[in-house]
Parts: sequence; structure tokens; C-alpha cells
Amino acid sequence: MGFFEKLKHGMNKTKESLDKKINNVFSTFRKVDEEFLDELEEILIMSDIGMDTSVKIINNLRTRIKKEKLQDEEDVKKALREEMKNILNVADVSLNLDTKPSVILVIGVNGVGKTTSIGKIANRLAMDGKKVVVAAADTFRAAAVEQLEIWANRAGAEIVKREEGVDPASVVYEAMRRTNEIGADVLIVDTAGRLHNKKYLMDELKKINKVINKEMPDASKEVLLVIDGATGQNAISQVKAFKEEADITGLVLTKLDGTAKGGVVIGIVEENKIPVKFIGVGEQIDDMEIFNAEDFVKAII
Ligand SMILES: Nc1nc2c(ncn2[C@@H]2O[C@H](COP(=O)(O)OP(=O)(O)OP(=O)(O)O)[C@@H](O)[C@H]2O)c(=O)[nH]1
Ligand SMILES: [Mg+2]
Repeated sequence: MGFFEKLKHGMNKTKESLDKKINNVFSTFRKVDEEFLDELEEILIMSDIGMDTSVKIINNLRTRIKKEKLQDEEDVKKALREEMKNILNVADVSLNLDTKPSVILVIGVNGVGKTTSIGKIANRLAMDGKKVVVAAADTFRAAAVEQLEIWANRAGAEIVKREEGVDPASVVYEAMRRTNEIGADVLIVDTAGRLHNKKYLMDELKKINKVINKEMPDASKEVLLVIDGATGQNAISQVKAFKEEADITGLVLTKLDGTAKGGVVIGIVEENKIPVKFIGVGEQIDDMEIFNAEDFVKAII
């Protein structure tokens, strides 16, 4: 499957649900009037785009419909896609890995797909010819380290690990030493899942950050927050909570393949102004795409 086909396939459930409803509105209302726009707004809200973002999209669409005298179904759909795309294009989606080495810190709540996403990203970087080290800084469970090790092997990355229960910051410290020692290009740090309201876990994250900033002050740093796209509106509040604790540089939206709630991506970006850098559309190593607003919108409407 090609790049876009894969995305389209992954976003199938969201598209099915959105397309069907939008087509229904077009067939129910013979002209594009206020009633039509109300109904369309309702559909956007129901598809997890979020209230404020849906209202904004419809307001912009209303202005365009008037100005450009749009009535044709295809023209209105095209304008709708463009409005969504404008929201999604907040910033550069590429990873800032300018320095050698660079660091990617991966954070998020339990089970959202952090470790899997690290495997996919490490694989992508390795295919670009980069030497990657991963740090197993989720020291809560022995199984977490094993899982990361499997992904590291698949991706051809080196793993730095320690025994269960050690201070995660010390694993990160060791991984930084190893990164320098072998002249790796990128260090990716896996962390334990944490709830944003558990203070000691958030403090632990701060400690990890401090160690990285102290030992590699000049390194380019990405802090990627991983979010499970299938959680819908809850995902938006997760981003808000984490944003207060860490300088998030990008989002990774996972599990968009199994959900009809893919519209949430638009709400998350609009409400937080943080770019989505990757989206996960499956459990395999190449089921991850660099986010592209135009393709994404085409894949859902
Ligand atoms: N369908 C689908 N499943 C995914 C995707 N990303 C991750 N998963 C699955 O989600 C589950 C949890 O993934 P992990 O990578 O272990 O999540 P985690 O955030 O590291 O979890 P903790 O370390 O326990 O906090 C696994 O079964 C993955 O296969 C995705 O994009 N699509
Ligand atoms: Mg994990």
C-alpha cells in the first residue's frame, strides 16, 4: 500500500461516519442555508472535533459560502476541507533533530502507545541512515523493558536498560553517555505511563528533563506527547494537562485506525496550537505516518 492509501485505509472508520452524515445533510437540504449549516455544525461536533472548533469552522465556512456564492456540493466540501486544513497547519511537522546527538523524550498516560510509537519512529530514523539509541526509562515494570527491547531489535537500535525499580533519570543519564560513546545521532527516551494528576510522576518527568538539559544542553530536543485518538474528547483535556507540566514540541496521535473519532485531531490542534507530528494507524512497525494536513483531511472527508 502506498503512503496515502495506508492513511486512507487507517482512517476508514472516521471517513465512513463523517462522509455518510455529511452526504445526508446534502441530500436533505436542497440549498446551502442557515439550517444546512446548523446541521453540518452538529455533525462536526458529534464527530469529536469539539464544540468551539466546530463553531469556528462553520463560521469561516459561512463567510466563504457568502463571499464565493458556493452552492454546489463539491465546492462546499472543498471549502470545508480547506478550513480544516488551515487549522491543522499550525507549525512545522518535521522533527527538529539538527544536532548530533538529538534527544526525543516520549511521554503520555498509560497504554496510549508510547513504546510502540518509539519503535516505529526509531525504525523510520534508522531507515534514514541514523544511528539510534533508546533509553528504557520506564523502570516500573520489567515487561516494559522487554517490550522496548523487542522494538529496538526490530528497528536496529541499541537499547540502554537497567533493572526494574531504578531511578528513571539514572537510566537516561547512562543512555546519554552511551549515545555519546558510540556517536549515535538520536537518543529516544521511553517513559512510564503517567496520569497528569499524579504529582510524583510529573516530578519524575521534570527530573528526567533536568538531567537531559544538564548533560546535553546544546542538543535539539523534542518532547512528544502520545495521545490515544480513540479516547475522543478526553484526549483534548489530556493535552491541556500535560502542556502545563512539560514543553511539548509535538503530538503523536495513535490508534486512529480503530476509531470513528479521528475528527478529534482537529480539535486538539485548534485548542492547543501544538502540531501533530505523527499519526499511528496500526500495530505494525510501518503503521505510522508523518502528519500531513492535506492528506489527513482528504482521508476523512
Ligand atoms: N490499532 C493500533 N494499536 C496501537 C497503535 N499504537 C499502539 N497500539 C497498541 O496499543 C497497545 C499499547 O501500546 P504501548 O506501546 O505498550 O503503550 P504505552 O503507552 O507504551 O503503554 P505503557 O507503557 O503501559 O504506559 C499495544 O497493544 C499496541 O499494539 C496504533 O496506532 N493502532
Ligand atoms: Mg510503554
